Amino acid sequence: MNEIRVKVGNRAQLAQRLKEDQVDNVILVGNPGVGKSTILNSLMGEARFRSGVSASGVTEILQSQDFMGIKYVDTPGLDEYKKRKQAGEEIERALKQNGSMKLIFICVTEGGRVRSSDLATIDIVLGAFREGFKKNIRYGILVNKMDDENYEIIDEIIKQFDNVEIRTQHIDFMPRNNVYKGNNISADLPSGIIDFIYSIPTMRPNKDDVMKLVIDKYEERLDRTTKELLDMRQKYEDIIRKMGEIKVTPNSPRFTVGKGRKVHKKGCRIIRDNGGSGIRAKEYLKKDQCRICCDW
Ligand SMILES: Nc1nc2c(ncn2[C@@H]2O[C@H](COP(=O)(O)OP(=O)(O)OP(=O)(O)O)[C@@H](O)[C@H]2O)c(=O)[nH]1
Ligand SMILES: [Mg+2]
Repeated sequence: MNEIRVKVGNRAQLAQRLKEDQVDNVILVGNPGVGKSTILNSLMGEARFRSGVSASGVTEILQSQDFMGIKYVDTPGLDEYKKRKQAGEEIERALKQNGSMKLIFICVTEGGRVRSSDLATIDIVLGAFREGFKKNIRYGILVNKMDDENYEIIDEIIKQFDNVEIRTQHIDFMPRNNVYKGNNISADLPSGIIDFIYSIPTMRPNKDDVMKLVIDKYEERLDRTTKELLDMRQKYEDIIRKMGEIKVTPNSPRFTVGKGRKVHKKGCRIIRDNGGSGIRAKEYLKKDQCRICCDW
């Protein structure tokens, strides 16, 4: 999130830059209804993929469209029990496209939480890569349809993605916007999202680096992920509760530390443990550092 991104501009400039970088495919994977087809249509400036609302998923087979020499690949979601086997085969085909690829998982949150089904999908899809190729896996996550209040807990959302087996630093967020609402929509994407797509590292698997998706493991993975997310949630709530228990006097001091660059917040553990006395940063041992408001 803190990386400095190359400014790419618009959809045509993105395709041109990808071509210059010899990127062949941009592949979107994610569960039904997360907005894959809408995003791809928006990347091409016209509704070439069917998109909209359906109880069981609109996109059922792998589809691809050439846009300025780049292949944009749309795939069906795994979270649909009756179609899971087919979806698994289609995603396998997508990963076996010739050439280099940018692989992007599209997810959404529910009540501010990452959905277990989205994490399970990432694990099952990346699990299809041969063991020897795993270190070369590169991918991005785009969390779509973000509501305003979700932006307040963005760090927590990012942390939840640590529950996948192969992690990525490349995570970004796209706000929910009614310009994308409806059937077969294509609208401009925020330029930050175009830059994000460009910033995702490219990978180049061979056909034999990709195996069959083990879709039988999907349910098992889903159960495990649900538990991991619940545990994480519990830990997070414990921390929030503990922070609430810290007594803060109305005018408790705030100290500037680290050559005047940082400010301790009210209720800081270091301040509290030292009875609120004036202590300077250089007097702390590293082990005593405050994890609430300092980020050494
Ligand atoms: N309001 C709103 N609707 C959105 C947004 N993004 C996507 N949608 C809607 O969500 C629905 C599903 O979008 P699709 O692009 O078809 O989703 P998909 O991931 O391709 O779904 P499947 O093909 O079924 O797997 C469509 O009706 C979109 O218009 C958004 O930011 N805001
Ligand atoms: Mg679709």
